[in-house]
Amino acid sequence: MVMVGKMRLKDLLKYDKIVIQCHDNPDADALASGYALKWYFEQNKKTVKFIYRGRNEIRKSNLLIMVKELEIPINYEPFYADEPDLLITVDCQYGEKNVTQTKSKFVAIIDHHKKAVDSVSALTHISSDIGSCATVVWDLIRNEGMDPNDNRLVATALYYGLFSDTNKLSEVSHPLDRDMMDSLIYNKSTITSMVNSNISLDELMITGRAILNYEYHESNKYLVIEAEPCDPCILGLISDFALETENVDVCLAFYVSTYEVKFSVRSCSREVYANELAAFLADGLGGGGGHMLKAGGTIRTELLKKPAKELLEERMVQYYDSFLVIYAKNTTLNTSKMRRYNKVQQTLGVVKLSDVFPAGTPINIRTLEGDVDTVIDNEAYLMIGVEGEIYPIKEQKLMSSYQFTNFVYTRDFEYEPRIKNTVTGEIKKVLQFAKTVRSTGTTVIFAKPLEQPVKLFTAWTEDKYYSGRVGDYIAVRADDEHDIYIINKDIFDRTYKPLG
Ligand SMILES: [Mn+2]
Repeated sequence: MVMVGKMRLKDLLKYDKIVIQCHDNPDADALASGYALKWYFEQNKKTVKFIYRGRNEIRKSNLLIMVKELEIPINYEPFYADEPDLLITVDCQYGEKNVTQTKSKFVAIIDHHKKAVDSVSALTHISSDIGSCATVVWDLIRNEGMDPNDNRLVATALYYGLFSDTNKLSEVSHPLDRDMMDSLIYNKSTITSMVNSNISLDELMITGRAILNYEYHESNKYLVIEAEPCDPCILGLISDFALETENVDVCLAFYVSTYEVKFSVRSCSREVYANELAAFLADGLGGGGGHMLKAGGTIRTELLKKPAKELLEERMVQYYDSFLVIYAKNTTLNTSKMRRYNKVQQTLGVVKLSDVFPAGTPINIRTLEGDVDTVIDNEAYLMIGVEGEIYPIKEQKLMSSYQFTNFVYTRDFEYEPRIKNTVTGEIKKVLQFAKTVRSTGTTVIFAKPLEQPVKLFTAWTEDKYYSGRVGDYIAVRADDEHDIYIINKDIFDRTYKPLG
C-alpha cells in the first residue's frame, strides 16, 4: 500500500477547537468518514464541528436520505470564517482544488486518494490503495480500541461509504476493505433505500447518451464509452451493461471533470485482468485497481499533457500491443539462449494450518493478494515467501525442499494475513503460528530476463495468468519443459545464483 504519514487519532485529542471538513460536493464516502470521525471525538468527550463548503449544497437524493436517516450532523458553510485550532480534511487533501480553504492553525489530512499536496506533517494519513476513506477512518478508530459498531448509524454510514466508492463493492480489492465489510453491523433497509435512489432522471439520460456514443475496437473486442461528468456509479452501470454485448470482452467507461478523470473497467476476457488494465491506464497519473473482472480508477486532470480521451485511447492500444501471451502447456522455450541457475539457500516462514484451527475446519485465508477458502487437513501448510507473499503447500513438497530451523520467525507485513474459521467467525492472525524453514533447494532452472511484458498461463492455471514486466525473469525447470513461470526481478536476484 502506498502510505504517506501514519497518524494516531488520539494524538488529535489535544486540540481544543476542531473542525472536520469534507470535500466540496460531498459524496457518501466523505460524509461517512467525517461522521465516524466526529463520533470518535464525541466518544472522547470532545465537541467538534463537521462541515462542507463550496458552491453547491447536497442535492442528490441518496445523500439526502443518508444525511437524514443516519442523522449525520453536517453543516453547509459556504462562508465559514472561524479559525479553528485544528482542521481535519477527510476524503480529500487540504490545498486541493476540490476543497474550499478554511483557515486553521493546524491541518490534518485523512484520505485514500493519491497524494496530491506537497506538505506532509505528522498529521497526514493517506493510504492510497484503500477503497474508501471510510475504511481508513474505521481502521484508525479500531486502532484506538474502539468499534464503530457501537453506533449502528455510524456503522451504516461507513458501509455505504465503501459501497458507493467501490461501485457497490464490486471494485473492492484491499483486504482491509474486506475486513470492514465483514465486520460492520449496518441497517440493511437504509442501504436499500439509498441504493434505490441513486440515479436521477438526468443521470438516466446521461447513461443513455453515453451508450449511444460508444466506440468499438473490433480487433481486440473492447468498447470505450465517454459519459458526461456524473456520479461515478453511473460508469459502473454503463460498463456492466455494455459488457453483456456480444463480441465485447472489455469495456472502459469514463468521464472527464474539472478535477479528475474517473473510469470503470470491466473484463470478461481471460487475457485481460480489469485491475491490471485499470492500474495501467492510470499509471503515474492517479490510481486504479479492483479485481480481475471489475475495476476502476482516477486520473488527476492537472497531470495530463493531452486530452484525457486521447490518453486513454492511446493507453488502451499500448496495453494490448505490449503483452505477449504464453500458454505454458503448449510452449517450449529455447533454452540455448538462457542461463542455468539454482536456488540459493533461503529462509522462509511456514504455518501448519492445523495448528491454527483443527483439521476439518472450513477457513478463509485473507492476504494482501486476496481471499482463499479451503478446508484444513493435516498435510496443509502456508508458506510465507521472501517478499511476504503467501501460498499453500502440501507437507510432502515442504519436507522435500525445506528444513525446519529453530529460529523464531518475524517479519513486518503491510497487511498481516489472517485466517477465519468460517463456522464460528473466529479470526486469528498467522504470524504467531509461523515457524522458520530453510530451503535445501537443488532444483536447476533455465532463466532469462524478459524483454517484453508477458502474460503467462502456467500448465496448471488455464484461467489465470501471471504478469511479467520487462526485467522480470521467465524460467523453466530443467527437468520439465512445460513448467514455465515468471519470477519477479527482485525475488530472482535474491533467490537464484547462476551455475557455471
Ligand atoms: Mn472516497
